Amino acid sequence: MKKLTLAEHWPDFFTLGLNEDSLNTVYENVAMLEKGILPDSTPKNFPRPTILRVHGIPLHPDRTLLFFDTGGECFERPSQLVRFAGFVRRAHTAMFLVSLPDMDDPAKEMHKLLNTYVVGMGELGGATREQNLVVVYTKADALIKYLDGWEFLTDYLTHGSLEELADQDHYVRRMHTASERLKKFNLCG
Ligand SMILES: Nc1nc2c(ncn2[C@@H]2O[C@H](COP(=O)(O)OP(=O)(O)OP(=O)(O)O)[C@@H](O)[C@H]2O)c(=O)[nH]1
Ligand SMILES: [Mg+2]
Repeated sequence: MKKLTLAEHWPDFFTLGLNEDSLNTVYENVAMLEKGILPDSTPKNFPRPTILRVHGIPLHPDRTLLFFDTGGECFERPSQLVRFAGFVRRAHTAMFLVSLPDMDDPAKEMHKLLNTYVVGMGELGGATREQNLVVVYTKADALIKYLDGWEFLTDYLTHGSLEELADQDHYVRRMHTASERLKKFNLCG
């Protein structure tokens, strides 16, 4: 969101951090990422959100985004989720960031994550039925070698860029196709 070059493609685009924490996160992390340095592993705590006002994304209304980033281990047990990640209760969409190359048994581990989430949400009094679930396969560079025979996905990974965002219709259609292919994808080919 702080990639200022986005405004080359979306002329009305800008973002505003809405509190001091947000400014620190946004500017420090962007500077680090641009040098190729990743942030440290996130501690397990109930985080203060990074709050960002986003204006001028084509086809979307202006909106305020709240980012709560807590440690991944908070999603290993429902009691931890309730304690450190109660913010998920009111989310419209849950995104699971899943690193397939790091998993011994992806189907089992993904099922466990989903089951942990469902139980945690139940404890929080939330309604999973009213949420969307997006599963994101991270570390795509490490997945490339499993993608023989999945040309669309290889192409999608190697040609993804900010320029693609200039044409929102095309971008969304391509995301949709990639998403449909990913539903069928499994590591064993
Ligand atoms: N191969 C590869 N490794 C990555 C990529 N992004 C992050 N990593 C590595 O994955 C590990 C975890 O990355 P983080 O960004 O800390 O992930 P996280 O989900 O925030 O993890 P926690 O904060 O510990 O819950 C680090 O060792 C990173 O170097 C990527 O795109 N490709
Ligand atoms: Mg983290």
